[in-house]
Amino acid sequence: MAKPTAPLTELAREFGPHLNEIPAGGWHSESEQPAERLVQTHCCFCGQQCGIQLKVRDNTVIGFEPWEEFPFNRGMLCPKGVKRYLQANHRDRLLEPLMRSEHGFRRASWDEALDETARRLREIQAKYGKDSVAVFGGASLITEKAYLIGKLARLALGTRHVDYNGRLCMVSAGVAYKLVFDFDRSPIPWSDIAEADVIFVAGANIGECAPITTDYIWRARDHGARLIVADPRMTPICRNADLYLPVRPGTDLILLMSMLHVILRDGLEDRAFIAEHTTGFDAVAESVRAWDPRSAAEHTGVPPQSIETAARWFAEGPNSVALHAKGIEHQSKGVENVLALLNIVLATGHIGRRANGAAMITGQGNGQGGREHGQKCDQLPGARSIHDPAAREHVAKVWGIEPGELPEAGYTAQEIMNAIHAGEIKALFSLCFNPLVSLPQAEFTREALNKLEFFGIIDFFLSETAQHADIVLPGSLQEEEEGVTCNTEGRVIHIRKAVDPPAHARGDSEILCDLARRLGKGEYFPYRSTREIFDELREASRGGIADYYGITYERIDREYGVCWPCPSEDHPGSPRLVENGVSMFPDGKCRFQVTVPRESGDPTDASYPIYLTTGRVVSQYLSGTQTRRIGGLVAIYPEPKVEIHPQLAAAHGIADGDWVTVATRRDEITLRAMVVRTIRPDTVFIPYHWPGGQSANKLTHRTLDPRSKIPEFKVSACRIRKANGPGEDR
Ligand SMILES: Nc1nc2c(c(=O)[nH]1)N[C@H]1C(S)=C(S)[C@@H](COP(=O)(O)OP(=O)(O)OC[C@H]3O[C@@H](n4cnc5c(=O)[nH]c(N)nc54)[C@H](O)[C@@H]3O)O[C@H]1N2
Ligand SMILES: Nc1nc2c(c(=O)[nH]1)N[C@H]1C(S)=C(S)[C@@H](COP(=O)(O)OP(=O)(O)OC[C@H]3O[C@@H](n4cnc5c(=O)[nH]c(N)nc54)[C@H](O)[C@@H]3O)O[C@H]1N2
Ligand code: SF4
Ligand SMILES: [Mo]
Repeated sequence: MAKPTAPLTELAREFGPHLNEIPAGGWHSESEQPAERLVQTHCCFCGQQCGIQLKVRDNTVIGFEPWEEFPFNRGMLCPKGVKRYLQANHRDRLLEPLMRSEHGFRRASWDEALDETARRLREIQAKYGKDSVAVFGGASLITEKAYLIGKLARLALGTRHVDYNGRLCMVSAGVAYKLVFDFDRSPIPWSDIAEADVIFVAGANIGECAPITTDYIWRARDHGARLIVADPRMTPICRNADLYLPVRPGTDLILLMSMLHVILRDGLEDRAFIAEHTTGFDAVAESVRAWDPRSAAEHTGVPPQSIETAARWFAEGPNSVALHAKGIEHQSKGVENVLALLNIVLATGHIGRRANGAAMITGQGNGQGGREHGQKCDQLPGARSIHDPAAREHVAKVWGIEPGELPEAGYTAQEIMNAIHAGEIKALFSLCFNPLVSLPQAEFTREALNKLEFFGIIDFFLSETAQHADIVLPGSLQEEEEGVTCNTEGRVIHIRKAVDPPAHARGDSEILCDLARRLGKGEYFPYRSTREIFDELREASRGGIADYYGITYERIDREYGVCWPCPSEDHPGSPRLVENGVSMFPDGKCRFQVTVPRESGDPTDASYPIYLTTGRVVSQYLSGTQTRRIGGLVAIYPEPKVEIHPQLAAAHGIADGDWVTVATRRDEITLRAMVVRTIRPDTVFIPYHWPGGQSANKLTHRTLDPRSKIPEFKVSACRIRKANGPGEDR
């Protein structure tokens, strides 16, 4: 039952992606038309959330200036931060609601588009039940919007199925930290990285994906700190590493368990810390006994001597910090990988004091704040569990409903897509998510989207996913509404409004409230500003784990951000958690957790003998909806290439720049080869920021980590062959 989708060529002509960002009135030099004001705010892209000053003139962002006083990045920015302002007046901006007609999209008024959205959602719920509608949110949104999405889904629609794109991102780390410390946040301020003596980076391309964190590592290097990096690819940060661990994709758990084996074998553990601050040590010690470095080397490809050295350096510190990101988290054992790393940190006592600890590097701009206040399927505001009767009672009271009216937990993001494909979920309302490019097995996602009886979406560009929608509502860029985000350190910061949305586009939060009104629940969404939403959120989070009650916009401005938990306005905030080894569990202990190695969900065999891993490049961001429209960024890395080692390339007669077809058990795509010595000879890498025939996610698989439900983006089995040119679907 495929829908009549307008021919892509026609949509592209109108909605891009175009590289021509020149605003309607043309560019003017600053001397001709100087900025009227500077707005101190933050970058809309990654979780570093760099401070930046936007230059504004005539309700348009026309440029930027560094914001040197903001302590996290001290004026520094990466290429994306420097170019982000070019989205503001981009010719592809959606300026009016669009409704599907027989011939593609037609323009519609807000009244028509919103009435029809509300009517269709109600009709489908009346026919198939409340849970036949699902809602998707996103972690690029300011926290006020993330909060509204959870409230809209549960209260205005009454569905239990609400989840968000952070399900593809931070959830493995989140589940692991909850199990060990009972909170889901990096426990250290980034200044601890700069003071450490040993830094262990596990599966993070810091140079390209957390560029400002590089500066903290350099500062540590200035006082002689050692750097250890575990990655199947030598990314830019490896150039300065003292020890590089070329781990085979998907085998980190064995590597980490073997490091703990060495630490315990050689008596390098911190007995006093273990005794005083932890539980569960003996079982973990027993579980790593089998993983001596020799057996581990066979599985991981990391030389035994390197495992020994890494373990010794990290244990001996004297001050050690472990940093990790998607390389270990995007696996069907993503949670175990993080647990195994935290087991090392606990066993060596490197946490709870300056210059020591572990940190997850947050991905999306609001990857932290966006997962604290209720757009996750099992969570209520304040990072509370939806299963907890006291939490339900608290939130129901703030919302003015009975706890029984709150739905129970629903499906996670990929499970929602699976249920759409299976015909169980019939309608989807989505913002800030581009699943057609970002979920695994893209063809499956496309089939699912085409089965929807109704699909409504809010975006500011016509994303690949939006092309499958029935109604597209033109929303707002980050700088078009005021609010907060929470950066990778747990620091809640202020996003100032710089301009109004252009033409007929509207603020996302206004659109959500308007929709709630048309669903008959307006009385619960009476806000006149995002500030009023924030004030309600403070109440709703009060007493929870992520307690924002003591945080106000004004305080953030005075203090350059406030770290949660912050239970009252005179509370200083909490930059370092697990201080003195005390977790958030009632007994204050940190919990060792046993881990068990197992096979990837898509194992290599004789037909698919090569590992495929996927990730990012510095100049593109996520599904690319935004950065594929900025000419200066596209020029840096115009199209996805297959990174391949010279040995593997030679074995297949492939030279640098040749076309190569990469095939997995799902699908195949053809891209140009980039022959590099910086990758393992049994592995190829493809960045995932592109759609259609260039989409790495055509190849990936839908295996999920059983606890976090994150897809295994980092490990697939593939084969390769030399090709003559790209396929038809480019
Ligand atoms: N330029 C840029 N920066 C970004 C983003 C972006 O799209 N572009 N996105 C932001 C977001 S949302 C996120 S989540 C972060 C992601 O930041 P990172 O996690 O640092 O980036 P990735 O490229 O996904 O993967 C990290 C590294 O994992 C390695 N890797 C692959 N397989 C394995 C494995 O099995 N084990 C180990 N140990 N390593 C492996 C890859 O080679 C890669 O170098 O970046 C954020 N910053
Ligand atoms: N193969 C592979 N796949 C991956 C990954 C990988 O490493 N490999 N990484 C995964 C990770 S870590 C992540 S985080 C996901 C990200 O995947 P997505 O979340 O799907 O990617 P985005 O590009 O952020 O899509 C967000 C959409 O929301 C829009 N948007 C952005 N900001 C706003 C806003 O403020 N308001 C509104 N209304 N819309 C907004 C953008 O225009 C875009 O269309 O991809 C995942 N997919
Ligand atoms: S490091 Fe991240 S937050 Fe900072 S400028 Fe680059 S993309 Fe923006
Ligand atoms: Mo992410």
